[in-house]
Amino acid sequence: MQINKTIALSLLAAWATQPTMAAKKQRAKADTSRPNVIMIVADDLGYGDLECYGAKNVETPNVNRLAAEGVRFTDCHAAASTSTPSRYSLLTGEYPWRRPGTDVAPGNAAMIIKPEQFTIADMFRSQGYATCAIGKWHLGLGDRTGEQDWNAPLPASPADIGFDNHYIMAATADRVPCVIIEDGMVANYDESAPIDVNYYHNFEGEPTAREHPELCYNLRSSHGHDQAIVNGIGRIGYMKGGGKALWKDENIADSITGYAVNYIKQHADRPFFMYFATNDVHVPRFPHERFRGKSGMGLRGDAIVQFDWSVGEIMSTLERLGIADNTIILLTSDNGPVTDDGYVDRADELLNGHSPQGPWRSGKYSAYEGGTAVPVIVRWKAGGVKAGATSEALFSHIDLLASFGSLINARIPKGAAVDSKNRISTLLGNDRTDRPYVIGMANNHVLSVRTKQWKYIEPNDGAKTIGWAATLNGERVETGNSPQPQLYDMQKDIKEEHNVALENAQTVFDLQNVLRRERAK
Ligand code: NG6
Ligand code: CA
Repeated sequence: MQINKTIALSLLAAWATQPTMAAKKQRAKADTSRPNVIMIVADDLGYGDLECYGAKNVETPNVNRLAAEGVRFTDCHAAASTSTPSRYSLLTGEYPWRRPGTDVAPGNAAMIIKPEQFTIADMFRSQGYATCAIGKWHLGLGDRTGEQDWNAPLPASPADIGFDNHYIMAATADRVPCVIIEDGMVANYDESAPIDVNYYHNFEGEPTAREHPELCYNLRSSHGHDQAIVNGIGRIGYMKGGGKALWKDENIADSITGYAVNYIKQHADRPFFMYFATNDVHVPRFPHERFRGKSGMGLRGDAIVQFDWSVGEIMSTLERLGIADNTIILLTSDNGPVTDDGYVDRADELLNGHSPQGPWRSGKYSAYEGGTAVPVIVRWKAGGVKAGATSEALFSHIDLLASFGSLINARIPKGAAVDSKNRISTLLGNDRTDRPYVIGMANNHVLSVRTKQWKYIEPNDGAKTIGWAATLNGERVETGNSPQPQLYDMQKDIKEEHNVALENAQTVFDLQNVLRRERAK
């Protein structure tokens, strides 16, 4: 009897996860004008951090498989070398330097993208897609900076800019509030521990990491990150309360991946757009125990393994539901890599010959290529994307909005996504057409222009390295700042070591004109 009951229960469970007949029928004649689109956006994952891009000391089997089944880009760029401006561009199709207030945001910033602005989520929604944002947000919440009441529904959220659902971190894991926001409210809210957040003043009785480093039992700060202590880790900003709603860093990947998997299951029968932005591999790197020691590079490498696991969960869910082939998976990162970004996690010491930025110079924050050169992999079987292809086409995140828009026949309102151009054919690997130029923005707003051959960095008098002790391959992060105009021949000098501006005055002039014209738009 007991056995029969067990068998019956397991049969029932198996049946419950089976696609229904109607769903099967619908999936059989997949509509390639309305594929699902999942954008997997890693955080601070470098061009060289994945095995299929030459990573050492870490295995990324799921991403390898994605690349083996799709097209892998070798010359794709984010619009900026830090998170908020890069993500702003990704979601709006507008360069961040056109809009003040798009710099790295505190956790209590108001919504940076205003409800009236058109976003990639609005675009998908206009074509009947279900839309969701999961994971790292870092684009502000609520309508007024510093005045959010985290104990009540927020008056402005991703719901106002096209996302039907969201399950997000307000900013980054190193910034308060350390809670997940689900559909405009703190998830798992704990009434016994009201939340308060302040980026200027501490709350009475709350210990800080600056005064009590001994309370940072999970990770010590190497720079900054010395204000609120949550889960034994110092953060940027002060916070009190939260109780059981406070996240545990080691569970963030599980909870956002779990949300994504459920979302896919619930939306298997209609087209959906999912913005899946991982916390990995941003600081504080504190992956779940089961990933510890799984790379040869300590916590940063283990966070890459955890990222790969999230990708695998999403892929296998799609496969189980029979919707993998008509789902476009685009995998990328928001900006270049960094090793020491303010916590003592030995990321730099444990590289052992691994190059997070691949062949490029410098990384996150920089005007050099390492700041914005990011991995991009696109898989879409039903749409004919060739398995195992490589594309050297010069490409930019800025074009994703218009490219996907053209694919799903969306109309983009006049004046919206002004910088985004339709390059869907290149994105699907059908041609290798280079973007005429790609514009990148460094940490201090210095702009650079890349063409397939040249890289121009405009002159500026900013610091040569990033002020805090961030390092990369034993060096401090180089910003690429110079009072002289810089021009590099990328065909001969991929490492940007020989400034050839003086010998190529006409090219410098032409690229300066590109920036002049773009700024005047
Ligand atoms: C810096 C932080 C860094 C990281 C970065 C934003 C310090 C010393 N450094 O100010 O840790 O949070 O901001 O990173 O606090 S980003 O990927 O979200 O842009
Ligand atoms: Ca980032």
